[in-house]
Amino acid sequence: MRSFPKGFLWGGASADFQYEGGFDEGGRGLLSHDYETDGSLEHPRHHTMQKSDGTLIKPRSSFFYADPIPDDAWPVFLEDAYYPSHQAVDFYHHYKEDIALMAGMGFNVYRFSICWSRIYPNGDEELPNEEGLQFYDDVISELEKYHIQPLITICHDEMPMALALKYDGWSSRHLIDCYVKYCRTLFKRYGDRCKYWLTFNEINAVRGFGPCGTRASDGAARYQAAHHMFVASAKAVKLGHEMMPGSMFGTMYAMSELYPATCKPEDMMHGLLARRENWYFIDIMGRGYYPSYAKQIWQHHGFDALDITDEDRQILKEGQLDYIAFSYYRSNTTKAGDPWFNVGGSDNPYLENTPWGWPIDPLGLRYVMNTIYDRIQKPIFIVENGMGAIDQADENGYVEDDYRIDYLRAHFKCMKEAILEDGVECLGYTMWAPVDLVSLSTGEMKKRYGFIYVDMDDKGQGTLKRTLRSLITG
Ligand code: BGP
Repeated sequence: MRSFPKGFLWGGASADFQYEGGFDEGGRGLLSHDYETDGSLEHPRHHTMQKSDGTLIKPRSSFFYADPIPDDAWPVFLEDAYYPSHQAVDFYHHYKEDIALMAGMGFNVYRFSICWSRIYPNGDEELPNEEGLQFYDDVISELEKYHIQPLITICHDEMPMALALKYDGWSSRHLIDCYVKYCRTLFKRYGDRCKYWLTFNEINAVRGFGPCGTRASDGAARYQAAHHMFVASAKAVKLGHEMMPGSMFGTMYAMSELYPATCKPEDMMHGLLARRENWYFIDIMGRGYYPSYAKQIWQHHGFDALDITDEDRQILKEGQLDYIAFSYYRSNTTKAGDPWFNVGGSDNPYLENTPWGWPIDPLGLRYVMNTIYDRIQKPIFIVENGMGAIDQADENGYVEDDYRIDYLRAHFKCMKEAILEDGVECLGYTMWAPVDLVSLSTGEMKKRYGFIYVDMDDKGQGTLKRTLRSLITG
């Protein structure tokens, strides 16, 4: 039987604010995510914002800035609220135990993100925080013990809150300098120990929500902020290549293939146009220039031009990605008349849903692997895939999660077909998330993904004990 290529990277993925905890330890500054409110409020993901007259309002549906934010309002930090992500599952103090568990599962790669405000607590100070740098040194040393390679996400949907407050995040070009400085510090410190890097997580999500920590309330502002991120990423890639010869850089995209709901030409045409919203991000960063259809995307969002300098265009060329990384959880369908950015999508009658309501589509993974590779002709890396569900643990903390085993096994099979039968060059696969952690979309513990169950709930009740669910074999 033919197997995965030699050197194929197998492992898991996590994000600092969902996993680490220790939000006020080790000199860490406050992060944009630390301002999320707890489940005792009307909706767990509603930001609470304070108006200038002191009244609290909860106008948004998620921590992403989906609606216009009034100038006199901004998320506040509630001292008396319990935020699941502040402690999360305390990787900060459990990293040795967790990495040993990962090694036990045969991982040879672990994707984790560095918390920007652990390194630069305010984002723009002169010197980095040594304690923060040391923490990730310790994590990498622990990985090396087990011959697990680090895959580092430099920025996973976050920024030091001070940068959000001072500069309105990625609205400002100044963020490019802050980000590049942060990158330089990481490359200097970990460059000889880490080959694979990701400049941003799910960067294409900003088209619908705006980047985290940024009040980009309309299309022009979101796409301008995204442009600043493209330039920042390209500068980081160029610098990384100079400082760390042989290093490999990707950016991560949220990929859920958008199928036309029918073969009606109008649905097909709509599918093609809507899909360009994703391609826009991958094309610019993967090919190093704005695609011919960029203007049509901008006009669709109500504006004609962005502030793009000649120098920007040059750096995009010089800082092209080495590989294309993506998350894949589900597919979506779309039909004429749907919005281009339509996360929920139309129902697909051919697919079952996860207990959380996301369509399960393993063949869709093979499909997107092929479409990305065909288009960009650079290696790909699946850096998130997994099944979120509300799991019930028995009195010993053990969870029967056959549905998750079936989900992963089916996705592995399709990934293997893409590699072995279709010839897609794929560097590896990191499952989301090997140890239970706080969900990004709900802000809670109850939506879980792990191979390892963690005894912790949304109110901070639990022992943090880790229990292996079940191993996938065969
Ligand atoms: C991706 C994010 C992750 C992660 C995952 C699962 O969008 O990169 O941070 O959380 O989705 O999503 P959720 O936690 O909302 O189930």
